[in-house]
Amino acid sequence: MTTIQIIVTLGGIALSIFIAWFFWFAPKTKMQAALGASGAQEVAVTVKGGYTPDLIVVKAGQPVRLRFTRRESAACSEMVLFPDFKQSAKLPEGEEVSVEFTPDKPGEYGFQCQMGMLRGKLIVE
Ligand SMILES: [Cu+2]
Repeated sequence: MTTIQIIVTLGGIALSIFIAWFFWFAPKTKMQAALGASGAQEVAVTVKGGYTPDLIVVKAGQPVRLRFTRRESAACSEMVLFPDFKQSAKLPEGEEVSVEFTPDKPGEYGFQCQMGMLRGKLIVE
């Protein structure tokens, strides 16, 4: 191998590592749900290439209302699923859609698009 080939190879490896880190370990946006007028713990979530915030902290035993607004037309994000709570919702572009349920047990519960490419996490304390 020439020096140039070695540099290109190492550069490629470094880039792969960075991309993997970016997708799996990059800092997440975390938000604590606040009590809304409805008496439920509410968080507004923007859907655009992912969920923002994608880490949502709520308290167990109190109703949760997540207000999703999808700001893109990519088919990937047209549904949001909460498998642990048997909840799902269709998200028309630009429209606010609420998903409501009451988490009984503390723990970490994932939510995702129908294909599992976009992911977020609900932390119940
Ligand atoms: Cu998807």
